[in-house]
Amino acid sequence: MAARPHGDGGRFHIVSPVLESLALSRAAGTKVYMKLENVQPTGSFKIRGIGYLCQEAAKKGCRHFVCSSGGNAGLATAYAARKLGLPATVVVPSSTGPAMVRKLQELGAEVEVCGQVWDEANKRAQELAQAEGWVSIHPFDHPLIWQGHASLVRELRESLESKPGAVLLSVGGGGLLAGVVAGLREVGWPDVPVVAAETWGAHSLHAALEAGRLVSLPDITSVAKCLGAKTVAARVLQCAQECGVISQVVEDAEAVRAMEQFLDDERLLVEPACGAVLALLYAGHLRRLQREGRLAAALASVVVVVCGGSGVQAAELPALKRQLGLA
Ligand code: PLV
Repeated sequence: MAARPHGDGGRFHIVSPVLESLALSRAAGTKVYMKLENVQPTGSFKIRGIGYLCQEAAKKGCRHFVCSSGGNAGLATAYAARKLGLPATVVVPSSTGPAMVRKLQELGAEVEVCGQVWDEANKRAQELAQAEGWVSIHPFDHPLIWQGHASLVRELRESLESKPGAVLLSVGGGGLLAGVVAGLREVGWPDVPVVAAETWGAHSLHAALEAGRLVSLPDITSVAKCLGAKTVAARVLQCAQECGVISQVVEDAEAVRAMEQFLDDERLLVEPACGAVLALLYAGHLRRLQREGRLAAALASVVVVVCGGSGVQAAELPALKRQLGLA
């Protein structure tokens, strides 16, 4: 973890590295920059928005944070709470593994396991948040979270020589998407296309865009549990419609193959949630979108947001592959 927060002065996140990836560039046929959010404190971009929301809540007198999470938002809340000297309770569904529960506890959070998917854990967190002095830290649906996540684009503006041809990211409930879109507007890049990756079985944005209204998936069946919000935030659908976000759904097997390839290529282990966006490049979806004319045939560069995630152990990869018929 970073010794000292820097970047947006006094924030808990770091200015993350932007690196060109030769392997991803080769796979995509376009220059690919990785925005390495996996090296943030607690292993994902979540600390940007959640750190900011927690700081603002603390200023207003919050005495106890409560966060429902697939894991990573909870880790960010626990980290921020610790920095702020406040207690945190994190409610996770049973699909969140024991290793993640241990990490949350090691950061000082009290952990409650409730329900099978995040939406059920979220109901319980909302009940707990009724207690005096307790504040709910939503994992993706809050304007301050989006404002915090937008810092990622300000950093891109600083470090890239020119405007990228597209930004690629994963979508769960859509907090990252809303933040990146806000950031693109803020830095004067509103015309940069955004490609939003989800896995089948966690494709709540895709379903909503198809239907033209919010849709709740009956269940989360994807292995990318951290993309598993049954419904995206209302603002996220609106912003995806306004900005013409390109929604692309990938197979679980493509996401897991991408995780493994990325581990070999860049020596970085990320969650299936992040494998989804990497699969846009490794599995040829970006090239297809270009062929179909949905993206320009020639892109100067693309930025892939390596959202990261701490909810995966190296030892789980063989089992994931077996489950998906890849080994
Ligand atoms: N994960 C949320 C929601 O889970 C959480 O509680 O941690 N990549 C990673 C590694 C993530 O952990 C998440 C969200 C996303 C991408 C998607 O971000 P979002 O929700 O802002 O679209 C159920």
